[in-house]
Amino acid sequence: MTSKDKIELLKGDITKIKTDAIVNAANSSLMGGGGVDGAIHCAGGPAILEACRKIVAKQGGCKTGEAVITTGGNLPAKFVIHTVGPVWNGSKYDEENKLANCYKNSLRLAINNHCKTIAFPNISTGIYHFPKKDAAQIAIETVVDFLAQTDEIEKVIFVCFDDENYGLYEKLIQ
Ligand code: AR6
Repeated sequence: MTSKDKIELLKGDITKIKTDAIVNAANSSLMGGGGVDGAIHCAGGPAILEACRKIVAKQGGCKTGEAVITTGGNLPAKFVIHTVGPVWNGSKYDEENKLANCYKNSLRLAINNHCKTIAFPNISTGIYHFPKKDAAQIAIETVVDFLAQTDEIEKVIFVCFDDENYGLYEKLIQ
């Protein structure tokens, strides 16, 4: 099985996905927000925010490109991995590497917590305005490279909410 065979593409709402972990495009406060972050906290219930509060008390939030893990609360997924994507600033602040780090650190955290299946949203392509085509390329390349180096992850699902992202991923994954 090549690493590409472990990748799936779906269109829809990540809060409905039953994987070991789903990834949240959070912000460094970990205190919730709009977009996919809002949807995850809303569907998962207060246990997720409570777990985030404990992490903040311990380590003071989450830096861009890093990731933390909490319960999935009421979600079908067991865990939520919260990662903080970069705000797009015209490539001035190494945003491409920071976005790649979100995918790598989320996958590492998934393995450390014995997760075999994981679903990603299109991190940074909403409120943070990362150009969608570049973000899709970085996401796919980073995940394919990562999967080539481990047998621990069985399936990675890219969940696209909007048609534009879905179309871009479809072309790149073919
Ligand atoms: N399921 C899957 N994808 C979704 C969903 C959903 N339910 N809802 C939106 N998306 P965004 P960012 C897609 O803005 O750009 C929050 O306020 C959406 O179409 O959620 O990383 C955080 O607290 C887009 O493609 O995240 C941060 O402050 C993708 O998710 C900030 O937004 C990411 O869009 C993070 O901004």
